[in-house]
Amino acid sequence: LHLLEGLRNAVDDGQFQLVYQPKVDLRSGHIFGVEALVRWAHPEYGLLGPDRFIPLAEESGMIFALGEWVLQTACRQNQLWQEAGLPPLRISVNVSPRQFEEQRLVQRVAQALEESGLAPEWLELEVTEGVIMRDLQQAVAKMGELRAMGISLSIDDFGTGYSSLSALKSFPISTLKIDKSFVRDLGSNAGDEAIASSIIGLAHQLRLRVIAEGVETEEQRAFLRHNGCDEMQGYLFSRPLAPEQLRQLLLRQM
Ligand code: G
Ligand code: G
Ligand code: MN
Ligand code: NA
Repeated sequence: LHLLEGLRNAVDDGQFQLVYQPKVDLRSGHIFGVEALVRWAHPEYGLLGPDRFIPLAEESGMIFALGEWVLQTACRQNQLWQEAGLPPLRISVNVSPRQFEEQRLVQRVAQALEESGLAPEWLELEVTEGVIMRDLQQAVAKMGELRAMGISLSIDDFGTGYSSLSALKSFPISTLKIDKSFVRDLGSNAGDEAIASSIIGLAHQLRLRVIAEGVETEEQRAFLRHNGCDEMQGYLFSRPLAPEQLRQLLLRQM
């Protein structure tokens, strides 16, 4: 209850921050994108992760104001990096179920792009399977509108939801993200290895790219590379970083 009260003013009070986790090409190690991840610098409880407040924000409807702030901040930050002469990156923003279903989502995305000056090709939205399967027809239509604007879409936490494989082929998406629960035991768990390699094969059959999240060890990376995974994200390469830290990392890559 305490958290919920604070949530109402937190956007206006500037208590939210974004950190950015690099996404890298699995073969070259080249950074091609970042995922924006929200944190709440709570005046009493310190830095809170999204698991502590996104569910509350969803229930209370605060997710709309928060989600809009995330979109605007991520687009603006990406445009700033580009204007500073850094190599262009694609920025990925997580969209939760209520946000995705909101009528105004497409309009909010268009506005964030326009206000920031960011070209749409540098923005991606990550949605989960659950979001899409709630109302398949409508979700596919909305994804089509977003794609038509020139942004990319990916399916987050893939394999943990229940999108049917036949539905998957009608989604105008570019990437599947293998959930970190399947990545954790690569190298020791034959079941997870079968799942990960099947997702990679499925993605490629559907002409999608595939990224593994939560990659923490060389062993996991070796497995993914050997099985043809395209991209990775995880502590092995980098934790989520503050904007200035990311800038430094990008400068070293130039
Ligand atoms: O940041 P962390 O690694 O703790 O993220 C935990 C979860 O919170 C992830 O599932 C991620 O998708 C979600 N999340 C992180 N940032 C955002 C955000 O800006 N909006 C929404 N809706 N979810 C987010
Ligand atoms: O949106 P999504 O559910 O994919 O959010 C990614 C989450 O995974 C964030 O909470 C992020 O902080 C976390 N994360 C990123 N890299 C790693 C990693 O290497 N290991 C683990 N355990 N979590 C990670
Ligand atoms: Mn995500
Ligand atoms: Na995920």
